[in-house]
Amino acid sequence: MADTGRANVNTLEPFWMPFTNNRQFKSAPRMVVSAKDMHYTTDDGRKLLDGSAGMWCVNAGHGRAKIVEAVQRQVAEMDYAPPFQWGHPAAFGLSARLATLLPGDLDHVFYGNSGSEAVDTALKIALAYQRQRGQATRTRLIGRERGYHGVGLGGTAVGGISNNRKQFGNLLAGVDHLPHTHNLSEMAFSRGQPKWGAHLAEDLERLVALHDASTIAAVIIEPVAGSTGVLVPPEGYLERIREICDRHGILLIFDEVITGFGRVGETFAAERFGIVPDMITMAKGLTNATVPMSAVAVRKEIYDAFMDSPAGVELFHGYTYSAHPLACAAGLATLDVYAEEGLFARATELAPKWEDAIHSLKGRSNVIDIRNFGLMGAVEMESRDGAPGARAMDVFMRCYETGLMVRQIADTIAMSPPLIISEAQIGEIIDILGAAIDATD
Ligand code: PXG
Repeated sequence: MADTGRANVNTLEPFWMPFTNNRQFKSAPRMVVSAKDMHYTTDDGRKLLDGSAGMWCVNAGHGRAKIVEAVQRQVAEMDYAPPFQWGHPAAFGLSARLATLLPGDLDHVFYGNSGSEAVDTALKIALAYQRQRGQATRTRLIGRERGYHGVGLGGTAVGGISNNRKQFGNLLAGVDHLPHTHNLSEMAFSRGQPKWGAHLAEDLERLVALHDASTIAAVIIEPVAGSTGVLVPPEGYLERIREICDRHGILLIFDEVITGFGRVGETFAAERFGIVPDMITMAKGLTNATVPMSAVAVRKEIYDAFMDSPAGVELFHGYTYSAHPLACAAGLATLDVYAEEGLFARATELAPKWEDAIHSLKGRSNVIDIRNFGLMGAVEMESRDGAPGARAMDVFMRCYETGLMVRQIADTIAMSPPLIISEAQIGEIIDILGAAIDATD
């Protein structure tokens, strides 16, 4: 009999779960066993409305027939192809499709398997590109406080979440961080982009003055920070970051692992904000999370700099599973589903309704901020004395018990529903979450 893993379902110890309180989880596991469209089903047969698109990734909803069939077809036809010195059609097909969707002259795509790999790839390309153009002193990488760029050594170092860094010591040398843009007293309950805070981009000038531009390779930021609770960029902030990078020859990387593929109404947040970064990292919604895949898109100028080098391998980087056939098939089918169903336009249409719905929770007990952008949303609660995160964890558990999946991040509940969500289901999210907040002291 095929081993489905179920025979061992009561043996929870061997699986060291990522970013999870293992001891707590294993004492009261939350198991999901199937998923379709807007819902998961738990092992006790309950339906959970997916308020978080899994982990910000299942943008077209679960179990979409076209994607499932494309992956099934591909695995039967060719399970694997080596990506170094060999090609297969879907890899080129997907790249060409992405090039048409990407902003400006970001026309070339390098593949990894996770957002973390995309980030470390982008940072390495930035370092190599600076050398390639004769600026080898530019080795410094700038991230931002409260930024999340995955868990590779590079991504952890440029990331700005102290819990993610403090277990690991020094990480990379020569990294610095911009301040984050969140300020409750200036921007609590802003709808969409806060009006206050564009001036915080000037801190990049301060870092340039401190380190000298000739030492800085790249700045990496999430256009809208996801993992630390949906921090929406103040009006004018990203524009100023772009200007300062241009002025000083610093590459700008947008980490769009969460904001890509319709989450903010366009294919990429770069388009939504009208800014062309030098590189974009993407993952998650690229394949609707069906098969792991990530990518880094680079501007023509960056790609060309490598192609102008002496004959031979142009970039000493890549993964066994770069452009994996199953992932490429999933990516192509996912892009078809997004286009055929107009899901990015749908996100734009739903965004004002989502905004009204989530902001209707203002005034509930302990709610100190509500943030939204596109189909991203966050409700922040006051922390209990001496127990940060405990209040939102209680809300999260109540949501789970009453049929809703959300993300709990410190004392924030973050949401990012699949773009196929109905207006009635938005109402359902708000009803369940509102009741969970009301029931939590
Ligand atoms: N960059 C960004 C902006 C991300 O959001 C990564 C990189 C790393 O991707 P991988 O595929 O290596 O996990 C991410 C991942 C959360 C949450 O709860 C967010 C992510 C992952 C897990 C949880 O907010 N984002």
